[in-house]
Parts: sequence; C-alpha cells; structure tokens
Amino acid sequence: MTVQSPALDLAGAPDARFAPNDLQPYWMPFSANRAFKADPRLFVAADGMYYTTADGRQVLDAMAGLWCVNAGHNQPRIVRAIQDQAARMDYVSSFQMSHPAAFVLAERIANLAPAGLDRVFFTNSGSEAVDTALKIARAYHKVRGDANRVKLIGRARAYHGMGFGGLSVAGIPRHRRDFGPLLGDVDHLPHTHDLAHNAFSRGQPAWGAHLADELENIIQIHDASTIAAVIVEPVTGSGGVLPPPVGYLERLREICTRHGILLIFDEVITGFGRLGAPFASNALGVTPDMITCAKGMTNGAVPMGGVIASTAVYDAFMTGPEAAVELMHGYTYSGHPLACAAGIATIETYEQEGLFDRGPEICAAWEDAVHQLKGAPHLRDIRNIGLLAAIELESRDGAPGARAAETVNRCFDDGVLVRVAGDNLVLSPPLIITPDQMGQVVDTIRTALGEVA
Ligand code: PXG
Repeated sequence: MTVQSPALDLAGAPDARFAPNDLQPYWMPFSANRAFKADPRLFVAADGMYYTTADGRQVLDAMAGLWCVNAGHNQPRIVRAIQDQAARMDYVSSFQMSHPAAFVLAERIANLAPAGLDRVFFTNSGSEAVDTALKIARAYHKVRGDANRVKLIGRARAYHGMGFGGLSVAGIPRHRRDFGPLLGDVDHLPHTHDLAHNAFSRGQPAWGAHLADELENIIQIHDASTIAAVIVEPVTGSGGVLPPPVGYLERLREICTRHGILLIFDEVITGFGRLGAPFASNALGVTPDMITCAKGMTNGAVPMGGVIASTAVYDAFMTGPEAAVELMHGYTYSGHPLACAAGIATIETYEQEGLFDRGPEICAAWEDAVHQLKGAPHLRDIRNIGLLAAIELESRDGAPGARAAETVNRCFDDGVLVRVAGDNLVLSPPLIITPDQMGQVVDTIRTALGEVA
C-alpha cells in the first residue's frame, strides 16, 4: 500500500534543499514507516534541553535524543570543534596513518576509564563497538594459544546493537526473530528483573546477586575452556532500564576471572556520565576487561563508538613481528577526524560543566522526582539509577505495550519526549536537566497516565 505524504509545514527547514517533496524514498530504521509517513513527526532544531518541531513546538527532551545527548543539545564548544575540524581536514584513513586528534581522544578516554583500561579502538557506532569487542575476545584467546575459547555469553533482555555478533548475544526476542541463523556458539544468562523481589527499588535492588551464579551452571555445561567472553550491560538499557542487583556485577567479575573468561561491559548507554561518573564501571566499582561505548562519546553530534581494552588484552596482541598488523579489523571511518574533534570537545564540556562531579547530586534529585509518581494509575514499578529511570505499566489484556505507547504519545503532545520499551516508559534526560524540568517530566507523565484507559 502506498501512503501519500501529507503536505509538510517546514517553516523551520533552514534551506529549501532540506525540505522534502516526498517522504517515500527514505526507508526509516526501527520505525513504522507507513504510520510515520501518514503522520510525520519532524524536528528542525535543538538547543539545550529542547527540540523544536517542524510545526514550531518546543519539546523537552527527556531521552537525550536516543540516550546520547548527555550534555544537552548543540553545546557551543562541540559545534565549534566540528566546524573547525571540517574546515581543516575532512578525512584521513586510520590504516597505517592517522591524525593527532585521534591520539588525544584515546588518551582522554583512557584517563576517564577505570585504571588498567587504557587502550582505545575506534568504531562508528555501538553495534560496531560490540562486534569489535567480541572479535577481540576471540582473537585474544587465539593469539595466546587458547583457540578453543570461542563461545560468547550474553544475557536475556540485553541490547547490544544490530550487527550479527551483537544480535547473537542480545536477549530481546523480537529483535532476533527475523534474522537467523545467528552465531551458534552463544548462551545467555537470565535477566535480573523480578517484581516480586525488587519492585520500586531506588538505585540498585538489594535482591538478585545470586543470579550471577547462573554463570557457573553455564560454565559447567560448556566447560570454561570453550568460553571466550561474557558481555553484559552494567544497567540493561533498551530492555527496560534494569539496574544490577547489589553485588551482582562483582560476582560476574569474580567468576570470569576465576575461569579465564573475559568480561565485557557494554557501556554504550551507561558511558560518559549517564550514572553520574565517566563510566558505570567507575560508578559501580567493578572493572571489566573491555568496555564498549558510543552515544555520549560525542554527545550524539557525530557517529562514533569504541572499545576500551585493558593493557593486558592489548599487550597480548603486541607479540608477533613488529611490521605485522596485529588485529585484522577496522573501519574506513575508525577515528574519523570530525568524530575525534567532537569527542575531545565533548569530554571538555562534561568536565567544564562539572557533569561528572555534580553527578551524585543530580542523580539523587532525579531519583526523588521519578519516585513521586508512585500512586499514579496503571503503575507496576518505578526504578532508577543515575540519570536513568523506567516507569513500568500494567499491560492491557491482549495488547502488550499499547498503554505505554499511548502514554508516550500523550506526553509528546504535551511537550515531553519520552521513549517506550515494551510496557515501560524509559527516561534518560541530558545531565543538564534542572529540578523544574524534572518536575515537568513527572507532571506530564502523571497527567498522561490519568488520561489513558
Ligand atoms: N549497545 C547498547 C547497550 C545500546 O544501547 C548499542 C549497543 C548499539 O549502538 P548503535 O550506535 O549501533 O545503535 C546500543 C544502542 C532504544 C534503542 O530503542 C537503543 C539503542 C539503539 C536504538 C534504539 O532504546 N541503543
């Protein structure tokens, strides 16, 4: 069926070349294309906490774009850095050549990451970061003469991007369903969400550390000598914001170390300030062997991702002939000059605005704000950690997710951008959100919940 696009009011488009005549050619990602094109939702400008829509409305961005604009939109320092770099040098390959900013950014990131994690491999997205980390894990064991270690362990409800590697270790069934066969040598831990034990937790739930022991069972089945790596999001993000139970990540760390298995934290969402510290690993005091990151790395302004590896992992590769390529992997745009310029300016912005230092204070205010929703209609759970939160709603009979989707649409009409994940409203505002804006988010959700059936 062809849907005719309605006429668009594009008063906000800066240039006639950017005003579409036809919405059909663009096959939109993760979108209901026909519904969107029948009723388009276009944004034309952004600043700080707000988007401006094509019809001139201001919308408070309670999602930091898509979990990425951690310092708020159009930060002047980042905008300027991108403009300057584009005018100076548009592109240079990273294969057997490079440019200074790539080294500066790697050094800055290494300084932010927990001690021992100080080698940075650049990618262009979180998906590429995850696939890169999984490949490094397998190659690491191989280069050390342990080539039998190939199996990868993920977790239920996990999101690790859309590459075949990331999808294979991920645990959101609807994402995996249409694309098999995925990688075969994979198993999954159970997730940690159980409302009988951890409903309405503030921060890390007290119950659930023992669920990490399931890794011991998985190891028994497969034998440790076949397992390359375990990958988890320290806080499950897209799967509905599930903070780790107290002690859970520590146990995973201990079990992996004992069995010679690499532990990868996928910090694509939790990295760069989301938990009030540079990484969740810093905030939660557990250090993996590799961190994958993206999103907040450039404040969303230029696509970029990366793998932060331990010195031990890196050093394992630095053993053959010096003229030989140690890792046969990389992308045309690895360490792209615009992304590196944006990345350096982003870290400077986080530091200048004190977003890491003020983290604990902002996160405490956020926790108080979202838990004020308790008592609103249809609620099953409220949970939070850092500047993340999920409001879980009762499912409507036979229509899972419908009530949450309607609520989110009402919030948008009332000027607040919230995201839906199944029956959850998920929130991930920029770290510059003020107490008043937190209040607006909560009031808007409360009103919307009062209106939906
Ligand atoms: N890992 C994690 C933990 C993520 O959240 C990725 C990897 C992949 O990153 P890229 O840059 O390749 O998209 C992500 C991305 C949603 C949603 O609906 C979340 C993401 C992407 C798209 C939609 O919450 N996270």
